Amino acid sequence: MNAPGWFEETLHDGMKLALRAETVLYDSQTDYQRIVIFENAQFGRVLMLDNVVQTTEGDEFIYHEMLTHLPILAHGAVRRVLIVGGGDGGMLEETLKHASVERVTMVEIDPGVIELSKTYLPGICGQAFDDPRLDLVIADGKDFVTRCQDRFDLVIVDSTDPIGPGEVLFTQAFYEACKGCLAPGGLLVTQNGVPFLQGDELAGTLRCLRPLFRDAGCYLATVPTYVGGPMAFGWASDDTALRETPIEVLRARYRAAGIETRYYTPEVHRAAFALPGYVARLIEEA
Ligand code: AG3
Repeated sequence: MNAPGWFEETLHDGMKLALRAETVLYDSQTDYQRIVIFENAQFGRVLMLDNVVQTTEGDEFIYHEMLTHLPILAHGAVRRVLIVGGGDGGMLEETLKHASVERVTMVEIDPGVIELSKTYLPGICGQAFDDPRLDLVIADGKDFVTRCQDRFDLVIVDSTDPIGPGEVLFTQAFYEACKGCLAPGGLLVTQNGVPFLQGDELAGTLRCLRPLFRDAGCYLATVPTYVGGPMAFGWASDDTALRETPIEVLRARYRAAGIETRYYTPEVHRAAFALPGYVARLIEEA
């Protein structure tokens, strides 16, 4: 199936990404999915789930910073965060860099991803799983949000694409339940694929979010191993001012947070909401 030494991503019909493994650290099937972790010359360690690249040591900072610092600094008073998915711990690690965050609940369906990430991907999760502010729940994300009585300032959906265990995390019922978990003025951000190749993934999410929130849209960032152009992140809140948080306010909050970032800057934050015509049209027509 795979050429010797190469792992091929099976995500798009007429195009594929191939990464060469210097060393395969792990390759096995859990109850939920195939997990592969290998070392690549350009990207360092790579995590694939069901033959789709999830994250790499080399470029994880872009994705994880943009789904944590951007919403946290836009909001300005995030104390409680819910991460749905995110078993590799990269999202958790970035979130916990904010001293103002008091509690992070993370709901991951596959304990295998967490254990293997702790063992093989400390470059991504660091010591985040040992942080006393973490409340780790092994459960189906949709069941959890449906039953959850807690309220969060920020919900981050760090899912796979809508194939396999991640599929329910793209449904109307799931987004509705996420809304129910938000504190007043709360914010929901989601992983929504690369719109040039996966326009339906973004359009489908927007169709669900629009009737639920006063403000629903997306912002963008380019992540090299999510090939095909910029990736879209869903953005939904009843507070329409959050996407307009002024640059001076972002700069002040960023300085006050005292965090170091490699991709996120207040300028990139504001620019991420500028949508090329094909993406703007996609969401208008959704
Ligand atoms: N999950 C998002 C992977 C999306 C891949 N999609 C794509 N290449 N179009 C990442 C999990 C990292 N914590």
